[in-house]
Amino acid sequence: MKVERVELRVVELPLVEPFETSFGREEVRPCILIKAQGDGLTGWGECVAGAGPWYSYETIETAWHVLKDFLIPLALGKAWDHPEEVSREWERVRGHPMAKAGLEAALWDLWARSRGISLKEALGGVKERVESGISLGIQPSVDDLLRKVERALEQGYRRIKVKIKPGWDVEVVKALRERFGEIPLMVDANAAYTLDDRPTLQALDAFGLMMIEQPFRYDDLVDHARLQRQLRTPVCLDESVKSPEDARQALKLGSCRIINIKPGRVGGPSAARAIHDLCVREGVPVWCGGMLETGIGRTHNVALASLPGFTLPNDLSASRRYYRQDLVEPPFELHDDGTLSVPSGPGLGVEVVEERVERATVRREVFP
Ligand code: NPQ
Ligand code: MG
Repeated sequence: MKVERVELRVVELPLVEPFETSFGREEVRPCILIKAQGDGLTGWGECVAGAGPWYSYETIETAWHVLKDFLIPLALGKAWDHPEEVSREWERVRGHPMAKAGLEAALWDLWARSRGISLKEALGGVKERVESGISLGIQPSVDDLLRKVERALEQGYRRIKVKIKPGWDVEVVKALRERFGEIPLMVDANAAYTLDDRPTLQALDAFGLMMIEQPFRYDDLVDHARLQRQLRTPVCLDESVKSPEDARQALKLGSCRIINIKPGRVGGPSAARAIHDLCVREGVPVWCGGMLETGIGRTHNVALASLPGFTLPNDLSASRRYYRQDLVEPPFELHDDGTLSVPSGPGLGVEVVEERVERATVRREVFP
């Protein structure tokens, strides 16, 4: 295979409703789409960096810069037999896993198409359907949240995740337990707490949550290990795991008992699969997180979540949970049993609707 042409775009899609976390509120989701072409084939990837450095230090601007000036030049015109041969060249580029992940995803799509297999097969997936959970942002009131949870349960979502922050935590979880009983429930703090907040986290420990996601700093492993020793509830790491090496250290230190794997955060499908394999060996359950991806990133995530170690419900919701009109056809729909189908056609296995991509584009550049 050889990549002869790469097209970068920034697209902006309006969210059906604002999404609020402990780090901010999003109404429009901009992202970078990567289209890689070679051998008469096209592969698509999505970079999950946001407009500002809130979830991670990476932004649309830093990812564009690193893609344009370092990653794309290393990928163009080289002969390769597997995407990992190309991404190994990028190890010299320190950090910037989101930029790397978007381009690597496009190469995996291209490679799978060249072999006439699906991304699921390319990655070693085994599931035809993946379990779907929903992630609910911070709401104006507890009543609003109760209504949202009720609707999500009616729709069939297999697990409810609610965002928490200081002042929106114990009372919220208490209200959910009182109203809905023993539903599969978890919380995600997006790094909003410190060791001083242990009384709050101890209080949450009483509610039988499936896990508490990323309570402490975005790069912490040490305080999380201390917390995990004091809680019955599993700690799940998200932001703190940006590479397979972070995952190895987290497990070694006992910083968590569950890992949320997002290919877009950890450097791409290869790194995501390496973390999955490590966790399977260590008996640590994993699930696939989400970054409000369009259908392109969502399809890559769904393929990854078909690997056998993804035993917990994923943050992979139906397309219309986030976007009125997705960029792919068919859009992802929730089955009655709370799952999404894993596409089985070559590559992504869904059609990227280029005219919708074009309409959403606010910036575009072609290489070389
Ligand atoms: C999480 N996602 O698990 C993330 C947080 C998140 C579905 O809960 C722009 C950039 C918007 C990054 C929204 C979910 C974002 C973002 C949410 C990250 O922590
Ligand atoms: Mg998270």
